[in-house]
Amino acid sequence: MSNSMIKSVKALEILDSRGNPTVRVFMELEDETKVSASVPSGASTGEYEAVELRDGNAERYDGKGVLNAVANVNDRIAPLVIGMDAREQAKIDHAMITLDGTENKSNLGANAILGVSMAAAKAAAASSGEELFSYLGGTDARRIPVPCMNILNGGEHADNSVDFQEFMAVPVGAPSFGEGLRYVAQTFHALKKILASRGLTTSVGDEGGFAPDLGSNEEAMELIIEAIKAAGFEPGKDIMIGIDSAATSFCSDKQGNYDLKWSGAGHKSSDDLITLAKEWIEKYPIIFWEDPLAEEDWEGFAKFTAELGDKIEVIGDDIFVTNTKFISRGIKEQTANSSLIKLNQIGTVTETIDAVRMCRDNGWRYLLSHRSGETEDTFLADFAVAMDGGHLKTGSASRSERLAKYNRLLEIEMLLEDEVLYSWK
Ligand code: 2PG
Ligand code: MG
Repeated sequence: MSNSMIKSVKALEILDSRGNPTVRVFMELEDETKVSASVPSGASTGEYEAVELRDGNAERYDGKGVLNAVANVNDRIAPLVIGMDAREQAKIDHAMITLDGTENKSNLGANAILGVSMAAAKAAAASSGEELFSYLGGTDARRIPVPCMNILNGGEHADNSVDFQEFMAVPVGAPSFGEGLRYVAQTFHALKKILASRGLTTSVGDEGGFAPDLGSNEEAMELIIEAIKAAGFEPGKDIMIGIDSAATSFCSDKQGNYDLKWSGAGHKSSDDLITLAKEWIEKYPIIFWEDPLAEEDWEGFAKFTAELGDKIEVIGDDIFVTNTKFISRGIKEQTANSSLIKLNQIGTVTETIDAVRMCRDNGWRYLLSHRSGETEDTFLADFAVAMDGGHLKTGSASRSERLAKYNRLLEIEMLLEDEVLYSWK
């Protein structure tokens, strides 16, 4: 009998960073290793994401309870995986996929399945006495990703007048992860002072970035440039800017029409948004642009990439949903040149690694990402180092569920000592 054989699996309904229910899975192995893993939850979700099973009982948490997903772990998945070796990640994940039997994990729930999948990885690592990042990534896992810190929030993640969801400070010029984190955290603090001095609100959005009401989306760019300088850094050299428009959230139809509803700027076509991006890329040090167009706008996306893909990283999130079916179409049609990677969009560790592999094999980049609803679980930090993508986004320098990941990366940096790497590419 292997020591890393799964002995028990049990799930619990907990609350995420927005106070909404999510799943935590506890796993114990025969060798008495005990771990838990908690599942994140998005707000600006792609239509084809794996299904997050919610109870729909309006009397509990506005229908958002996850007691059915918890029961699926306890009653259906546990009997399946108990007795399996936690080290056999792919076998465990594929067994759960088969048991679920649907294309989008709507039977057991991707939240139930992912909780067990992450717990298996953590348990196997702990059982072998390895750090999670080196268990998952091997001896090659030495590079700490550049922290793309979301310092200004809009769209679905805030109640303000900014349409684009995330404006990120990206410390490409820093000599190390720790220094990079300092660069962008200081920029966050500088931005707070600038906002306060103008009488703008310094309250934060779901991912911890500031969420002021601004006169236009472009004002966000100006403020960030100012903050980078005020913090003592050079825009374009020390710190670049990354944007996630999350354009699906302001797409008004499936024909490439958009409504910049939060700012009141009104109707825009795909071409208008491409023109705006071109102007911004001329004017500002932008390094990547995620979801500049909506998940249904494959044509607009490809046009955006044809025009701007040689200048910046063009990342698809809602359009690819970490699913090799959509990423392979994107590669064929040159829809983008990078994919966002979120574990819970696809629902197992194994399939997430498959998505990363597909990007890598085809010369694409991939950006590891948190969700807007998070927990104190730091799985993502280790996973990002293991996947060696060179960058990750996990929110701002406020809200502990975000800092937990950055702090874990600081720990990994310490653990790797002189062998640690830090580079955008
Ligand atoms: C995104 C994510 C994370 P959400 O759009 O990239 O920042 O947001 O989790 O709400 O989908
Ligand atoms: Mg996104």
